[in-house]
Amino acid sequence: MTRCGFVGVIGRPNVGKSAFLNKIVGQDLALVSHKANATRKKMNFIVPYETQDCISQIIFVDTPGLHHQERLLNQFMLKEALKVHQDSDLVLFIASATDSLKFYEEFLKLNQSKPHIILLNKIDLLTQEKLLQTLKLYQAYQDYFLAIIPFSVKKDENFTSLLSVIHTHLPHAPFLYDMENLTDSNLRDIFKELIRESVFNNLSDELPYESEVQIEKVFEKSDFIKIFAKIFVEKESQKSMVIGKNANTIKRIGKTARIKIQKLTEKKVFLQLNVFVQKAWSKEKEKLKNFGYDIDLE
Ligand SMILES: Nc1nc2c(ncn2[C@@H]2O[C@H](COP(=O)(O)OP(=O)(O)O)[C@@H](O)[C@H]2O)c(=O)[nH]1
Ligand SMILES: [Mg+2]
Repeated sequence: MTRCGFVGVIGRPNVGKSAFLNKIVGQDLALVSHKANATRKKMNFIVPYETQDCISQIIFVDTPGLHHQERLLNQFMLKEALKVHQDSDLVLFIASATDSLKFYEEFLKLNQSKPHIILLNKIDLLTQEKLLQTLKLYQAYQDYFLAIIPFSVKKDENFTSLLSVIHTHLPHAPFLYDMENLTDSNLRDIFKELIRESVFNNLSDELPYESEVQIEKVFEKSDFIKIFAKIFVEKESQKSMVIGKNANTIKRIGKTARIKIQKLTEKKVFLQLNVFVQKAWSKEKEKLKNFGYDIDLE
């Protein structure tokens, strides 16, 4: 007997959605940043779970955070998350244990009858007493959720209680993906995310939000990979900031990304980054579409 279904991972920016998914597959595939709104598109993470008489293929879908901002790119991101919420068999709502309950109340307004589980993340930041108080507050809504699971991506290694609840709520269905795979994203997309992660974590202020990465060429041999990628920014002044004095900043961005890609592929990585200006790319429909963010797509 098999079960298979999509679990939309939904929540505010920065609650640890991508970090949780990397942890559950044991590989850094998704972009994690202390800066909000780093994830821009959905991404599937495939996780098996087995009981005595049934195997599940759980397809977790990482999403951009629920947020409201003017920029067209942000509107694409919100639409992407809401679409996943709507299309999933089950939703995993991730909240930070330090967050106000009002974010969960807002989430409920999307669709109260959508079956969902709450993962209360970052409990490492709370005392036991504060955690119990917080759980009590959520209990007022116990008729709406299937389960609430306190968790810390930083400290916890055991996913069994979460996976077993998800398993029992997935439809009986054949597997959609090869069980060997951790994701259906291709390597190019993952390289792009890891370079974007380095851009997010090595640059400050608005710059990461006005930057985008495109993988131009990838040559893969048995023991090394050559990756040629372009970083796009919106203004000339940003281009010189990305490059930095004596090209120090771009070297740091390249090094951080290269180390991550090397760890993932277990190959020697040669990474060439070039910086280009594409005016207002995050604010204009056609330019966004060229970067793969099509706001008109249903
Ligand atoms: N203290 C603590 N930090 C966490 C935990 N989980 C994630 N983080 C941090 O929260 C930040 C946001 O994580 P990310 O996965 O990018 O959030 P997302 O926007 O929801 O995908 C990163 O700096 C993570 O390292 C946790 O359990 N405890
Ligand atoms: Mg994310």
